[in-house]
Amino acid sequence: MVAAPSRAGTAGGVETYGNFVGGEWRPAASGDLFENRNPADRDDLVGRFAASGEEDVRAAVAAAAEAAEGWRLTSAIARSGILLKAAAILESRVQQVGRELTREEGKTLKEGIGETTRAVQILRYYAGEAQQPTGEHYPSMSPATLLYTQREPLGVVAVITPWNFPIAIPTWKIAPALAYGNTVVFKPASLTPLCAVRLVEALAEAGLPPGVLNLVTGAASAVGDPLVRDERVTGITFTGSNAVGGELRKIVAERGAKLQLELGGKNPAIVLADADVDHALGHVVNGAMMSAGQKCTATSRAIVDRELVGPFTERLRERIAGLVVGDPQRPETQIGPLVDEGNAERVAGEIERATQDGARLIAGGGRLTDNGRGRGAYVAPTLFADVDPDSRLGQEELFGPVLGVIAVDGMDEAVAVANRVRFGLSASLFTRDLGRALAFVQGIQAGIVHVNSETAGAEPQVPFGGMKGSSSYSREQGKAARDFFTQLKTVYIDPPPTPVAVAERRSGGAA
Ligand code: UN1
Repeated sequence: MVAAPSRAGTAGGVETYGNFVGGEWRPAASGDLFENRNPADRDDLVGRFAASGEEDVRAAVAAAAEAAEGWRLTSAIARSGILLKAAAILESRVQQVGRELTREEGKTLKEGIGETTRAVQILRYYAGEAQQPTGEHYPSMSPATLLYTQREPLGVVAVITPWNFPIAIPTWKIAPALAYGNTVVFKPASLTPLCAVRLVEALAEAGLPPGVLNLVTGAASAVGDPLVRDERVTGITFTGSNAVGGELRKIVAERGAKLQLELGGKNPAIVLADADVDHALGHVVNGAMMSAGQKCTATSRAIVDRELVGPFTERLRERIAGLVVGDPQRPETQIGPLVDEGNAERVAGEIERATQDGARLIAGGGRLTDNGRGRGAYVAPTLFADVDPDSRLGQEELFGPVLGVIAVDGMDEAVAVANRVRFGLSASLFTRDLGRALAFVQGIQAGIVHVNSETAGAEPQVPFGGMKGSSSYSREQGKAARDFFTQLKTVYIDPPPTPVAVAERRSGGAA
């Protein structure tokens, strides 16, 4: 299929982008637009995007519903081929899309290009998965019965994604949805719609039939709400806040649909006295501060053995205070701005509050406005010591460049403190002791567990997701994606009676 360009035009040198519905780029029914600005420089307008509403959602769901039967019956091998082609198209644009990601989201160029490369890998992975067997053959009580399962798509799936991984997360939801034969209505975060456009362009150009993938941009209340309430939508996959996740649970409980949630984290890195301190330092700092701490897998609690906590905290302070914070397009920058002014102000407020609550501020502490940073959403990488594990800072996700150090006496207390939060996404332990490592793996309440590496990161071939309040007891990526994006059909096939049996039945000879 040849898709018309996603750009609806330019005004004053700024591009305008539409929705993608039924294989065509088109403006919102209302004609309204919203602006997308660079968080490193609010005077830099990245583009104008369709401010959609219920009418646009209805049209997108209708297009997806109409395409569902054809796509379900398209061979998995053909679906795989389209994903592979989309991977090649996106790969040829990795530099451009990575730069655009940095411009609209604010993570460094290295991270922006790295994440786009990751999206390419995810597309390739699901092109491979689409060719794997999906059903199972079972023995039956009756020896002649062919008894097996097959997996079938859910139908129309709503994909609702956050701004912090604006191309990787959409890809790891959309690629398996499509691979297993679902059609998609994709509602990306309003702060990062350009990456969504780029992903949809690559998939459309790779030959997806019209209606199989639809993009609707706009506000959560105007787009997300009617989308998840539409009875034709049979699956919803969402990554974002616990508050929205809770609302989705209620909606789905009432109307019935399959739901997958990836929510918050308050991820601990435990550093035991026997750890390789240099190694642990690097991983704790990266886990806490990369992407300005805006990952649900970010390290936000360093739980450190009391034997080590003084010198370890001092070295954390040195490292964190020395991070280069600035324009994420510059190669020397290590930490960019937060995603927007609202988030920067919110995190600065949390820092203020933590100080009032008695945590000891030892690096950073609020907004950065010098050296041109006043034009962007900058918050200084911030370190607190003496954090009370039960305080707000010890319990709540801040989603910013803020790390709190908690002192403990040994491994058992460390794990107990680590578990004493409502979240359970990822966790790290730094030790040289194999026995402690194994005990940690057994005892920690987290869906992703690292020994001697940082809490963030997710390889596409393994399941990703959390325990407790971090998830909905489902997993994304790897083979787990198949479980979510398909439903099972159990099939009993018996041979028809043989001619002899039929003749005997007619003559009344046999039962
Ligand atoms: C990663 O750590 O690389 O929203 C991925 C998030 C997670 C993904 C983290 N769902 O931050």
